[in-house]
Amino acid sequence: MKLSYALPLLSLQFLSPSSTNSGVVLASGFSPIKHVTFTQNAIVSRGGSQLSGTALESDVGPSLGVVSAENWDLLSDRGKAALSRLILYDVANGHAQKHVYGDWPEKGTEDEEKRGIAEQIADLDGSYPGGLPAYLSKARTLLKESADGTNPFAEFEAFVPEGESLSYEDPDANPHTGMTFSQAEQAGLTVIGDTVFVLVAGGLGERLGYSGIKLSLETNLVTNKSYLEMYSKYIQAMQRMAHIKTGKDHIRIPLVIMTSDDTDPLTRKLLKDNDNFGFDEGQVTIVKQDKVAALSNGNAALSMKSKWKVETKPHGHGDVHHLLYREGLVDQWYNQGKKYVIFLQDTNALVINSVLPTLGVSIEKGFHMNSICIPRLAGEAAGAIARLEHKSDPEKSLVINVEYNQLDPLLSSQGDCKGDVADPNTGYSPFPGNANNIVIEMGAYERTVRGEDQGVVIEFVNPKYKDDSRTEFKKPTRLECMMQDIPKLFQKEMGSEAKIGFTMFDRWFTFSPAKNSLEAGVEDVSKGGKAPGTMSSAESDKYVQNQRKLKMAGVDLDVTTEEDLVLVSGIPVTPGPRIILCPGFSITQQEVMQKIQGGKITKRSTLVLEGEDLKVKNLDLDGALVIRTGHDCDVTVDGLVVRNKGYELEEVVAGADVPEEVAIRGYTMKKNEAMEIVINEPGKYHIGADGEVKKL
Ligand code: UGB
Repeated sequence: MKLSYALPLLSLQFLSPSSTNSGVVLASGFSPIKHVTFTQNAIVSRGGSQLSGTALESDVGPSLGVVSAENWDLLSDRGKAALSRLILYDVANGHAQKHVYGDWPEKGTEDEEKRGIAEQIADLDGSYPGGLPAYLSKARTLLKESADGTNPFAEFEAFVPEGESLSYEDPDANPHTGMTFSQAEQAGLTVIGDTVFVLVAGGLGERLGYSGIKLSLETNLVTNKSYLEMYSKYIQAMQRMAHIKTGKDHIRIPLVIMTSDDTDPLTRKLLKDNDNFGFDEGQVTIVKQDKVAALSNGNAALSMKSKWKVETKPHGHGDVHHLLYREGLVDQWYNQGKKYVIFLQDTNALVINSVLPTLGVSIEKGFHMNSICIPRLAGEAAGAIARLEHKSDPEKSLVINVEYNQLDPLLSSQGDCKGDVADPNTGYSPFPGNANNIVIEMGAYERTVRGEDQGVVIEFVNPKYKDDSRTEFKKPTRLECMMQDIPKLFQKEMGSEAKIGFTMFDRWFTFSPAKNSLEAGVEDVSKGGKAPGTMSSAESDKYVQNQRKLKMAGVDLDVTTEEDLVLVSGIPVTPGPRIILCPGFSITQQEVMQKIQGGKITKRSTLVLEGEDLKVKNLDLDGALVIRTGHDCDVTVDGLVVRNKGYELEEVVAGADVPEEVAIRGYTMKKNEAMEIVINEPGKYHIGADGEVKKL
């Protein structure tokens, strides 16, 4: 990908409901009921309409005769308040929720359970902006539109958008930004001390077949570093560079991790067990997203897990913006003068390559939001960035992510009606793929999330219907939201001032997430799929991108091509060399080019390099070599010759009883022999052909 494009200034006026054939979305903030608070004996409506007036008593249950006074007295004040709101809403909206409160046994029977469900209703009410009635009201509208088959794209036509494009291996400047890849990185470096990172990590690894948290998985079996450690070390390498560049040792780059009930305890444990991976106390903040109520039918009836428990489900990564706002973090960062917030997903180790150049493009182009994109395979489970042009009102046109399940129906209904197919000339979908890592400018972000919607992004429903009557669901559904939908809020708060763009990188450089189980990956490969998205393909792609970086720096080695890949447990992976360049060695192209000079590495070899002042010249490697050097260690390796048995992959025998993390990868790493050099004492060192470390 070489071309650079001019991204048209977006006219961000798009706020109408949108959906796919199967899913429907609705902008937030439409609820008639808002900010209802309980004060002593009354429920007061602030900004709402339906609940104002004298009917708002805290004894709604008994006064409407739907819960006995004795049962009502069992409940806490917050339980009464939340249940009152639910009942009032329900009475006005068709009694779809009566099963929750309408047939309680007399006092003395299941009293704890009554208190329990009222508390749960209060929790659900308190965790959703506008409360549970707002949630149910939105859900009803969306479910109706979904059942009616409303096509939100009916007024729009999708076109391939224009954006910036940068290639690591292309020495030429992007004609649009006037910057080479390396220059974009250098531009990014100017703001590193003013960045903030957010990891969305509330998702379960269900598709991956892993019951632990994905952040704890090892990105590779050479260093065995987990995803969380890898992201942490990258952020700390940036911070260290900010100290060196500015002389300001007090700079701290904050990390926020969004967890969910499913991932919270294990994420906290992972951090605690590893001394916060080197972060200072207070530098990492965890915000936990709440689950939302599951719905069992088109009337948005609450789905019950049992008589006394409402079923809940994850709301999606879109929660992140409201949570950051609600916890006061956006305000805090804005007041501290932070300039960019960088959103990353949990299992894409390659993304760190593109953070700096994307920041550089954001600065150069003045983008308020910049999505990291990749060439997309047709039919791939990755969203696509599209320019949606409104058929009659150009003001409503915008560039936005169209989720993968929405793209095919949309494209099948327009143009050549071929759907989500590849361009025969490139082999890729003509639409850029959304890697879902986003760089947002802090000023615009602060302005947007403090707007009416408080960062609550547009939601959608995607019920799976039992039959064509579209009345019953196969399983309960819920409202969902996605973080990449924030442009609609930018549009609302900033109008045509908002500049939304994307930066496209080569896939090998920035995108190889671990999302799918080995079985799903093998099936995909058997159908000709080229991106199985397994733990093993993610690991392999990490080695390959480092092969390419070293090749470009002048090392004599074989870069794995598609033909060279070997099948391990059914997934094509690199035969080697396996190379890990730690963030502590390089976070920019310039560093790799300056620190590496010549040398050769055989295919069966393994190499790990870590150290901010480590230079490696004319290395001759056939085996495994690990060099780790600490801060203020100026180390030059010159002409080192390494010959040893090295490391090798051992395939897991099909059906073998192995731990989950091994099963999803399909192999283990046998570490036969390696040369390891570790230097932590500050000073100047030289390492020659025989590997002897000499302090100068
Ligand atoms: N996540 C949360 O933090 N909370 C949640 O409730 C759900 C998820 P998935 P998916 O990279 O190819 C996204 O499930 O469905 C976190 C984009 O929408 O991996 O593959 C979770 O922990 C899509 O446009 O997302 O789809 C993880 O870190 C495309 O870009 C992240 O959110 C696709 O990713 C993503 O969750 C992709």
